[in-house]
Amino acid sequence: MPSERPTFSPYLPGDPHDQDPELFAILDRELERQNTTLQLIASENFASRAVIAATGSVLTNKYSEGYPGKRYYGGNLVIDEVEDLARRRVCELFGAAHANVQPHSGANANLAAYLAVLEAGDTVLGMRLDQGGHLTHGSPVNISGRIYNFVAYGVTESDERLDYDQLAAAAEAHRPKLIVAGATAYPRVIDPEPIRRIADEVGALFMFDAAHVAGLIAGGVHPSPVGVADIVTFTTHKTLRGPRGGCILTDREDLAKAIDKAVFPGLQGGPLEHVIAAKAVAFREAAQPEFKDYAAQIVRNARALASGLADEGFRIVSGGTDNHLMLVDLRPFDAELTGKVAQEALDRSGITLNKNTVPNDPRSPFVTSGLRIGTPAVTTTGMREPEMTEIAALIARVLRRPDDSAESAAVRDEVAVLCSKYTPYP
Ligand code: DSN
Repeated sequence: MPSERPTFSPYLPGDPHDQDPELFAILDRELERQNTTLQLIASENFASRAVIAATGSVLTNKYSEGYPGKRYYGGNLVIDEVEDLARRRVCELFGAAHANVQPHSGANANLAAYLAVLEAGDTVLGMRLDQGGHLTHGSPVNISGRIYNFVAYGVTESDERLDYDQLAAAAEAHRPKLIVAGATAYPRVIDPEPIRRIADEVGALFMFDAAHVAGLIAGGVHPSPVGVADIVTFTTHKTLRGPRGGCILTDREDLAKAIDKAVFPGLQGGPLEHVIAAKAVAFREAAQPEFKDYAAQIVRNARALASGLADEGFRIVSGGTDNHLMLVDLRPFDAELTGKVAQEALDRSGITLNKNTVPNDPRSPFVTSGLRIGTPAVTTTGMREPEMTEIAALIARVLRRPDDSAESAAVRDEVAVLCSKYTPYP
């Protein structure tokens, strides 16, 4: 018996390829790329079919400026249910009192948090961008660095780990209004407790940008900043494995109102309710017991991959990893090999990752001496430690002869065989 409910697009008769063959042929090629090559970008993942279905739903048609119960346009009763469900689920998942699920991205979540608590010119202390911090943590080319007076802390020279003493000294010296923790390229646990103490000592607010590690926090393998930091921002598409988007949590009633006002009308117009629906799906998925296993396996895989790469002669920044990513210093492997050349050679070999500066990198961010490699996506496909060792060997093979197109083609074939056993969207 055919199901009464169609399985793909309920709203277009037939195959969407018939409606727009040109576009859907391009999408097919991207699906093929994701299915047949290795995705090792630390901030990427494979969302579930339910997440993708919600993102592709009729909710994309609706305008709903405002918040549940207080919208500017009519017709939002159903939308209110969706957004309330997403808010309730994320508050339960992280044990938070208040959530704003409307930020279109992590960058917007961060900017809304700043808008809620800062005035132009205020001093903010954040992590150095060349040591792991994010563009929105005060880069001079980002609006954050143009509007606010960002000052920075970094990692220690000795063990390349977050330097809490340096952070405390910078807080004492600059008396920031806000301290921002969190990173995009830092392989160790960030403990929110000492940062809370430092913030209290200098009378600063404390925001934790958990974009990269939100899934590890939800899965119970990293300490939660919720209830410790005043504001927690994160993205929903990285380790959390939902749709692309952002979210803000706070336990402080006084900040909740300011945050909501900052997101809308302060920074954004109509929320993307189809994405908010998909966020609700992802929050439910992350609350399942198997998500804890997934989060723990991400870290085990990252450790196995880092150890495999160290065995191949690469230097792993800080000597290893506690999370979903590692930074690889290419110089001990090949002093002439840049991150840029390595990324391009690996791309030709079916291995997708990104070049990244390493602490105190003499090369520019466009060239770099390092790579950032992450395991959230390959872990979603079911790969485990043995596959990580295999991937380390494939990376080393390519990088020993980055200009050898025959070697790249051979590795690409081996990658395709590996991916055929762990296909994200068969
Ligand atoms: N682009 C993201 C990352 O790769 O970490 C951060 O916004």
